[in-house]
Amino acid sequence: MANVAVIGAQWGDEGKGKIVDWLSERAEVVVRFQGGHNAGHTLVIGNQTYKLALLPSGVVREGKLSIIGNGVVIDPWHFLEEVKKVNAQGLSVTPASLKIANHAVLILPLHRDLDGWREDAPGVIRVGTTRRGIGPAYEDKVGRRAIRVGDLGEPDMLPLKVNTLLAHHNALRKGLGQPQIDAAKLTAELLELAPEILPFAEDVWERLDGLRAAGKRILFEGAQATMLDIDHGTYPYVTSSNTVAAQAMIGSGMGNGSVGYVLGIAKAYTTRVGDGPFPTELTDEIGQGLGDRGKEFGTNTGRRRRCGWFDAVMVRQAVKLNGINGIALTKLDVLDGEKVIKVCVGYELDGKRIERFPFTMGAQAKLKPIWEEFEGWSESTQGARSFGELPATCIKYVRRVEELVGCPVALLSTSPQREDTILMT
Ligand code: 2SA
Ligand code: MG
Repeated sequence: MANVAVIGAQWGDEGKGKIVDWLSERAEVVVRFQGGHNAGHTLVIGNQTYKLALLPSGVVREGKLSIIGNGVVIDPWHFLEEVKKVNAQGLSVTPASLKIANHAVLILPLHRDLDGWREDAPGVIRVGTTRRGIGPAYEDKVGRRAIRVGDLGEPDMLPLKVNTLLAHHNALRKGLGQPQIDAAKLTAELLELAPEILPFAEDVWERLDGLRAAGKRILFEGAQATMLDIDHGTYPYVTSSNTVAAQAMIGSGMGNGSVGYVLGIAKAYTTRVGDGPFPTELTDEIGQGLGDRGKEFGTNTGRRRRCGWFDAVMVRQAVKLNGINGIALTKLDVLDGEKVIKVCVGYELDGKRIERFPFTMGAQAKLKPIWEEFEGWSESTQGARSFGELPATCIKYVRRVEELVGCPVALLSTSPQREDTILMT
């Protein structure tokens, strides 16, 4: 089996965590390669529910190695807390089972401050971020002033790095009328963290290279999704990392060609949390019903997700942008009982039909979906474990989705439970 990358094909919350967990049984290593603790992966295993934000979903499987790659931004305080939390739930996450890249950038309290102030500033675009400092941390990475995990192991060099970072941030904070940060205090706080963080840290690219050479199967776990990609998503209503499959290699330090199969995860309808365009959004009771039945609330922030019909144009675009080989269609059971199900097959923009998501805010706001309608099903599909068990109208829906997005459906998920997964052959 080739190394698989699991990528969100919409705006996130497609159920990647469950699919990664399901696939991780067949892999030896699970790698996160972008994002940070803005991700929210819910895993239901028996009667235990794990809510992960930063840790790779592989941590719930004993004997798997989990890796947080260089492309991830790490809040070290959150990291230690999340490890403690899942260990209190009975897992055993240790420096032997989890490695974080020396090259990964740290999220500090000053990043969280800035994220929040920007979200609350009047008269500017409000992205609706998770307020966890993700964007500001990536800014510092690109600005070459970030503190990285491995820096905690060089106490002599750290004061210069902290001064460089604060030269930027204290100037910004002054402009915003916010208190200054003391360099010596921040340096001391970081050095205090070092003995707890450093046992987890290493040059993970080297370990991954060795694992590949030994023929170990590696699973890449994407966070957020294609339409939240900093380049390809609905900019500026996006996250601050590349979320597409190519990032799996950049964000882990593995060479080109390390991903052999890209599995795109798509919900049988669409959701989005945060602001930004959403052509198929349903603001009526149908959308409310999808949200209630699908329990559409942010895993970490608890925010209610916006809901709408499946957008085949968007998912088709995601198939191309990632090189998706197969789709895992999730939460099919949430559509149970809908009399009529709609799918967006194109958009009308200024009286013309288009078949791609346009890149400007103005055009995105004007898109009118062109619908194809389907007869729904009244039977329950929840927990179905074979394709043949599904109602005929449901099968028709899945087959048409495949045609519209230009990619086969490889997996179907019919409940949050690990076992309720249909492998299509
Ligand atoms: P950020 O915080 O800078 O990454 O926010 C930028 C945009 O990216 C969206 N975003 C997400 N959308 C869906 N799910 C996410 N993860 C959590 C979850 C979110 C939660 O799985 O439920 O708990 O609320 C996630 N992370 C970032 C965000 O809404 C902004 O639109
Ligand atoms: Mg999520």
